[in-house]
Amino acid sequence: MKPSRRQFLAAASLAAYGQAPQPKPLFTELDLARAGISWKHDNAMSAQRYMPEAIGPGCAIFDYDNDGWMDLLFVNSGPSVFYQPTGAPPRCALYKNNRDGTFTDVTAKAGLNASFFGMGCAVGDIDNDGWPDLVLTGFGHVYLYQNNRNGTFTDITAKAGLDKLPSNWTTSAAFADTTGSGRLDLFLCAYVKFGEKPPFASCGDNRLGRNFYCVPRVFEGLSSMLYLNQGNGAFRLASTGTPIEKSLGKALGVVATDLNNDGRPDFFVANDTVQNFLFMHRGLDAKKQPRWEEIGLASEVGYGENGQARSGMGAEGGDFDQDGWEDLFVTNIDQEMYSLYRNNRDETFQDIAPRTGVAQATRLMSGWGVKLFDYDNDGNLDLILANAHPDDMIENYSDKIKYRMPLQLFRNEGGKLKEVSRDAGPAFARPMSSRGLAVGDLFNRGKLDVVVTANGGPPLILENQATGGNHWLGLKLEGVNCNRDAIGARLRWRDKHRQRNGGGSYLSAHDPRMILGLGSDAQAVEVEVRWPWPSKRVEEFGPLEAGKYHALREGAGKSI
Ligand SMILES: [Ca+2]
Ligand SMILES: [Ca+2]
Ligand SMILES: [Ca+2]
Ligand SMILES: [Ca+2]
Repeated sequence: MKPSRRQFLAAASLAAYGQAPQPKPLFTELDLARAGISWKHDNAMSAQRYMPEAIGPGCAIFDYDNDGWMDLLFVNSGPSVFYQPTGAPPRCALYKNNRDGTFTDVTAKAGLNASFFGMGCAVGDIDNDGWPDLVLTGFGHVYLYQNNRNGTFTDITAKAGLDKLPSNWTTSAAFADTTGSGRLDLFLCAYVKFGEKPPFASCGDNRLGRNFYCVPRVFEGLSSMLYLNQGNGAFRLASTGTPIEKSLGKALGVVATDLNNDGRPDFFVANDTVQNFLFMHRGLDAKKQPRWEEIGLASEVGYGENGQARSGMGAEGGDFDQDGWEDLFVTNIDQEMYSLYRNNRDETFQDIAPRTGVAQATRLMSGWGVKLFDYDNDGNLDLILANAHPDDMIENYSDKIKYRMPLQLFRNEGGKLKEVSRDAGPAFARPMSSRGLAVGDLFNRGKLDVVVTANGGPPLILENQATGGNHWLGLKLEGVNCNRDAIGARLRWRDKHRQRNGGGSYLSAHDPRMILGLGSDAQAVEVEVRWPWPSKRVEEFGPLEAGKYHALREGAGKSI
């Protein structure tokens, strides 16, 4: 067949440049200097290589001032029993979105003056006033900041009872209502027993005769913690004596999600070098306290295929195959492959990472931040991974494993996860010491952008440029009887399902709004919302016009 003129020109240009024309990248990198973001993570790396230095940081995408535009929070290290900075200590940073692609550092003005060895964060409206409150986790302390509704926060840590934790190194955190009170409770992952005073454990010598970051096996594990929200800004430790306390882990990731569709939140916890935990909510006891059963082993999410514990870091929940049952994802260390646990709908799971292609693609990767999100708005949940090795000296002992690793992006194509990192843009080819990852619509375009934090470096902000003409619907849920953030809500539209989970990823918090991908169908959509307990409401909203955000208030829809 004679080539058409277009084919001929394409072939000629290929011959001329020696490569196919590059498609437009799916994500472009925001120029941080131009955007006004100068914050960098300081990992406080010492010659002793104290382990907390290697673990952070996380970030949050949330609208602290309720102007409808997502702002950014970055967590930093800081003074600690093992680190006394000589100059100005590292600090966290809050950046207000100026709605024009730039951001303004408002940290001091907002009163976020925590000075400690921070790790991660969680965002939740603890007092149901419509203004997001903030938790910072880290080594030695957590901080709870109540939103004053005027662009500032008040540190209520001591008043809330969070100033004396039984486990002193917290990492990821998640909010969910575990008692049906309509208030958000707080789950705090605890990592390892590093010690509270010198001398601190330090692992040496490696082949270079230098100290290196200890593997977590060196340390004893800790109990994660559940704090119940008592109202009036007070929290009460409620995990003592429960399976949450009895399950000694090395927890780095947590997601609060309902895995057996009984309307109550379960907690899935990714542990480093010990088995993962799955705490199933078994209802309330006579004192209205939640009862828990840990079923990690029986449910087959605890260990890898050959029975070994893996190095779980990030944890994620999402209905990967759209059957109405939440599935789970865990990022692990190199040689272990990551896990995609498909929900068998009977409190057991099957690791389908090999079948979907994601296992092979992550064999040499070590992962932290993770999100199942629909980057191209076709209605199917895709996957993004923030990768890096924890040991900064790994390249001295390994030919294959790098300290800095590139991000990976996978497109969900009918049960297969096709890696599309090569089309995703130059940022996906650049190795980074990535840790936290959050997604959100930073510029209110109906596209999910991505923020990645790096250990000892600047963050990366990726603007979503995926086109394809797919339509979307944006939702802001507002609970009235249930928690105002509506964490735990279930959505149905067309033939799709989505649950609003608490936590997820690694040390980070996502945009609280929901973006539903509508594919090529631009028609207005009816959305069913099953509000979380104590609400019994199932409501239908709409038809809702595509291409914009809608506020859905509990009780304002059509009850069904
Ligand atoms: Ca804002
Ligand atoms: Ca609030
Ligand atoms: Ca599923
Ligand atoms: Ca998709």
